[in-house]
Amino acid sequence: SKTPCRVLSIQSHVAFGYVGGKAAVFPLQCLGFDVDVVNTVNFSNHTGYGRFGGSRTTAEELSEIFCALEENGLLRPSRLLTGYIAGALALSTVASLASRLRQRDLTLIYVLDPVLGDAGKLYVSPECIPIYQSMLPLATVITPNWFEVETLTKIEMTDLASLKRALRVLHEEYRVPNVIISSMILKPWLKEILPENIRPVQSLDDQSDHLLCLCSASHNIDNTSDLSVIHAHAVSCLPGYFSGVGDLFSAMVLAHLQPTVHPSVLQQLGADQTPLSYAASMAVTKTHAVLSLTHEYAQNLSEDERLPTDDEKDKLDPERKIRRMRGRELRLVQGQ
Ligand code: PXL
Repeated sequence: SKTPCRVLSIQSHVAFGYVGGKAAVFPLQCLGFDVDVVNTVNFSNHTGYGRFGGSRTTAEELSEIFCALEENGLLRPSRLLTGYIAGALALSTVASLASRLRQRDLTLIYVLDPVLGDAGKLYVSPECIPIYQSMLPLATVITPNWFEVETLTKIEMTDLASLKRALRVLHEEYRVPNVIISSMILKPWLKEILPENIRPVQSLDDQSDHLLCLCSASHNIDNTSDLSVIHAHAVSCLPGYFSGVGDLFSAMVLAHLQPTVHPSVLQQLGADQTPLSYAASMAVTKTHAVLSLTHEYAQNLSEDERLPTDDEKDKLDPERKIRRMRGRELRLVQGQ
């Protein structure tokens, strides 16, 4: 039988720094989970440094690991977490495993982060898109960013109606029960949903300085044309780019998703809260806390290491970018 509080985490490994499994596993262990770790890449550092060494795990290698785990009776997680998977063949192998685990256990909590890209840029091969689409019905929760929602649904989100259309496609066409859009710039049209639903972490004076996290559960869809409830959380933006934030966020969603959160806990959060909005709220708060700590640390570095982003200067001097990246690794150990 399956082991309670046992997570199978399938994502990247880096020797230095905190992305992928390095951003997810330690926080999960701190929260009491046993974590079985399958590495989809074995790199020196994250690819944002520009220069990196190492290899991707091939589909055959992944298959061998999954098969041996199975033969040894070691494939009994209660929760599954998948993140960055480098190639289409490797992704297909993970899709088969997820399908097998889901068939075997309908109560499996599967948090799927469909890592495709960010801010208009795809950073996996386009063949991954249909594979992720085929995996969506297996998930308990998906944690795409805004760009990934648009890529998966082929719907550009330009107003509230198109946002709701995209959520509806995910819920109804792809049968995803729970969607958490991990980060979305607070555009003026999104303000429409704020008055009754938002629980701002900080004040919302300047909307351009905030990111929204939106969650939507399909059981909240009524039969009319509207989605009944979208929960929103807002956090203030911190300057610059931090890697691994999404990986930590998805791990925290996985850790805090409790199908039976005590009603009194939900009541403390607000009248219409659900187990999904509770998990998102915990994940937003904890991720933001680690990010704040990291930002504070980066501020105190020598001038050399807190250089502002400047693509032109980086091109001339790759070492400049590497110094900047090094100072922006998540402060996970210090923030535990
Ligand atoms: O999700 C962040 C991430 C994960 N894995 C690898 C990465 C990055 C970000 O750059 O390079 C290998």
